[in-house]
Amino acid sequence: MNKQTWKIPGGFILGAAASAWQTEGWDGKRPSQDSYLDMWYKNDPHVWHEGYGPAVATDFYNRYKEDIQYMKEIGLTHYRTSINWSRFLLDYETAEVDEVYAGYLDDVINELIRCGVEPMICLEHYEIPAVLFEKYGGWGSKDVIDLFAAYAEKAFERYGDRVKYWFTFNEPIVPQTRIYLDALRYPYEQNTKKWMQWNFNKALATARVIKLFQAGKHVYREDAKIGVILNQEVAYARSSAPHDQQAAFIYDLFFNRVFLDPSIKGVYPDELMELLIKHDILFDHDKEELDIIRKHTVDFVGINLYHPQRVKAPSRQWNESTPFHPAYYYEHFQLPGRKMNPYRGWEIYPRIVYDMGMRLKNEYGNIGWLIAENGMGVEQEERFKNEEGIIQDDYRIAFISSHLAEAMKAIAAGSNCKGYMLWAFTDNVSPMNAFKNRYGLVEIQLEENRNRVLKKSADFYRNIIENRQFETDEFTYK
Ligand code: BGP
Repeated sequence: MNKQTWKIPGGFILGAAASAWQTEGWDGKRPSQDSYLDMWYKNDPHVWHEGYGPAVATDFYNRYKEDIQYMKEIGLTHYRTSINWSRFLLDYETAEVDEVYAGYLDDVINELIRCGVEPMICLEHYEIPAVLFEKYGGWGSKDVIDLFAAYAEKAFERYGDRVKYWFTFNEPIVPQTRIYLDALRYPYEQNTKKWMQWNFNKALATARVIKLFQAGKHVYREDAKIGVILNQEVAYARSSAPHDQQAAFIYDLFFNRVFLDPSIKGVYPDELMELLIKHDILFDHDKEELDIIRKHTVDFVGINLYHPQRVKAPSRQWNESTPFHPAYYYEHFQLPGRKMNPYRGWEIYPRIVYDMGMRLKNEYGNIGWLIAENGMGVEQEERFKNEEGIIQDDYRIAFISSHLAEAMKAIAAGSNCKGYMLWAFTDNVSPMNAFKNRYGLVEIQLEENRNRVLKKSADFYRNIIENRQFETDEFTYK
């Protein structure tokens, strides 16, 4: 086997990520504080794998001290989580803070800092309050942007003195894609125009929150920064033929550039605007709103990278009675011989990291960025336990190393990549898949009182953080 050693530059972030709703659980949550996810889970628990959902999650709310000790033991430089908007406030209209939850967050942030782990805080990881969904139609409403800005201001006031890295959203495109394009999530409505309005309103909300962050910056940490976390499905065309190239170009417009361009460049691509008009899905907006987006772009960007997206030109007729869907312009394409994570159904192609780094360098002014999520979810990991009961997750070690190696290559080629955050620190709950696919460095033993046990990958991660180097070799994922 061909081994290669990679050196990690000094100051390069090596952390892990999670979110409030996927870890905290409902302990202490008031009945009026349901998030959209809580509402969905309460309505349809049967669509969540084995009925697990946000109700207990990993019980981080009660066990954060224990978890932060593990972070310290592994040596994580950074930990990213979110504030659960639906729990942070008692009244979403007046932005009255829930002191109990706010106090818990204070403790979490202080404990992280005390243990040498820098917190990164995201304001929304799908945790929009359920009542705002019911009353206003969620992110389809401009009123919700005002309420989000009022909430963000309170969060900055409380924690801005200690938190250096802020994010407005995690994967802002995902909920509405699952709800309104694919109709896979509650309330299972196919409505492309709503999808696009949510996309726009979240881009506008990011700009509005950046504006107020900049205005209040004098009272926050001097080096505080604000960005957004975008999941990018790096799109590869099946072939060099113009029709396949066009399919990839349009896929990229609808699913990547729809957030990448307004967030970093402050403008929407003309080609996307033309398609929105052509298909009658243009978002409601005015000049002043576009101006806010233009003037208030992100300081840096987090990119979640899991798998490539391979597309080809569509070969079938579109059903005329179906509402417009971007898939009018493309079909998915499976590369024969691809490496797969069969549990999640995602292709493994580490090169997405390098290609994304080069894209940000060449097309987005070489903005500072970090891999905000990357990881491998595997089912029934207990079968990989050794005699001491430690999960031997060599596949995860290979996954991390191969993606990290691409980040090193990108840096060598001039990309401004600042770090790598693994998804996830502990196993946790995913939307619908719940605890099916395990992502953590730390195992959560659901049947054993949610005990925490470090996996082999935790040891590996501690090692690379300590020694600032790692090795790659040929590895088969099958
Ligand atoms: C990202 C989300 C995370 C996490 C992760 C794993 O899209 O930001 O919250 O869930 O994906 O993917 P999944 O949960 O779909 O397995």
